[in-house]
Amino acid sequence: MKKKLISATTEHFKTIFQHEPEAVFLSPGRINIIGEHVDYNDGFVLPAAINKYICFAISKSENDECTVVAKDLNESYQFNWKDEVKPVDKMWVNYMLGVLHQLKERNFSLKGINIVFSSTIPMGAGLSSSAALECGFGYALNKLFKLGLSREEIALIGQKSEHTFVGVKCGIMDQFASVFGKKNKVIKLDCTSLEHEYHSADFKKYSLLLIDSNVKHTHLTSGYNTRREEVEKGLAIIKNRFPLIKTFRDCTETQLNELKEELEETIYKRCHFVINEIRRVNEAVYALDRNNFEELGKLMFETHEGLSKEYEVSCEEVDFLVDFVRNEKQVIGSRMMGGGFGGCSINLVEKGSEETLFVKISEAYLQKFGIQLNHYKVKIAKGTSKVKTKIIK
Ligand code: GAF
Repeated sequence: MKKKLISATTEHFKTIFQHEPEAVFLSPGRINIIGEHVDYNDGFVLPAAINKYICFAISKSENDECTVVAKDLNESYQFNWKDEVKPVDKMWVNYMLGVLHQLKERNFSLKGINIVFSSTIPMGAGLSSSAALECGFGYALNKLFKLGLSREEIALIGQKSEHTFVGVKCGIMDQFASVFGKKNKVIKLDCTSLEHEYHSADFKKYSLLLIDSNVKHTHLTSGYNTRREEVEKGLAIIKNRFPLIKTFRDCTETQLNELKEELEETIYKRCHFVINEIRRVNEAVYALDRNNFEELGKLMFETHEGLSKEYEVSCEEVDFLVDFVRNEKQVIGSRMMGGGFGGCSINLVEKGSEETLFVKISEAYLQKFGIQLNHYKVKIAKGTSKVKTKIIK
């Protein structure tokens, strides 16, 4: 699948530009085991890069002209490197222009490029195709023009471009996971310091199964940004009462409860979720390191409850997916994954039972919502990388 993507992208480049690309890059999507909506709340998260990618075939052009071709959409976009970079009305272009804008802000001087990209990351499934696009593009430019950016800077550029050119005030998790992924490892990331450590992603007799609801509710951006405002409001009140508290990770549930009367109900619920989700990530890593998958699964179910009832970022369809598997003995953990309002559930499932489970849940889902489900059995892969020439040929 990876090879097919690389060769299809490269061939398309050759057809359009009539020469070989100078380089080819792969930028992965991500999953997240636990730690949802806490990256922008100074929490910890536990994501990993996966074997679904955006592939970029790229060369410098002879002048300042840039041509970007989105193979899968059959669309292209042209501009001049010297032009002022502003958001346009094509969303996929904005992910890339945002990165160029960030590079300009840092006074890098680039030249024109020709680029073709193609993807195997399902869009709108909560697997971060957007971070893969931003970071893969940033990584490719960094290599092509020898800009000397570190992986961390590339991730931060990706995040900033999403804030400025896409309008989602996202945290750093997606970009970080895409750039820093390691084969068979999950990343425990401290979202304040960006310190991170890798933990084994060997789930022994269990595998990770993503079930894609195939729904994407349109209020994702507004819902996401509203959640940020709500927790910021809550944290300001907490800090005012307890001056020693700097971030959510310093706050206990008992301290929050002391403020229950003072906080609006919605704000209380959001903060309650965040404090408990940060705790759950630490407990999940402890469980994972000890191969205690039953405990890990239990924490995943708890996370879902919080996301659904307190943070209110799930939806009827994804709640259905999680509720359904609660009664299936071969599933020990399940929850919505990513920003929410649709997308995938992530499930810890006994190896060998994935297909039977999928057939059963698909039938029930189709009957209830009239929508066909998709599923992905993902492998944990390495982060953004340059493809070796011998693989391209
Ligand atoms: C989206 C965001 F981009 C991430 O930063 C993160 O907040 C996630 O939602 C929720 O955990 O993917």
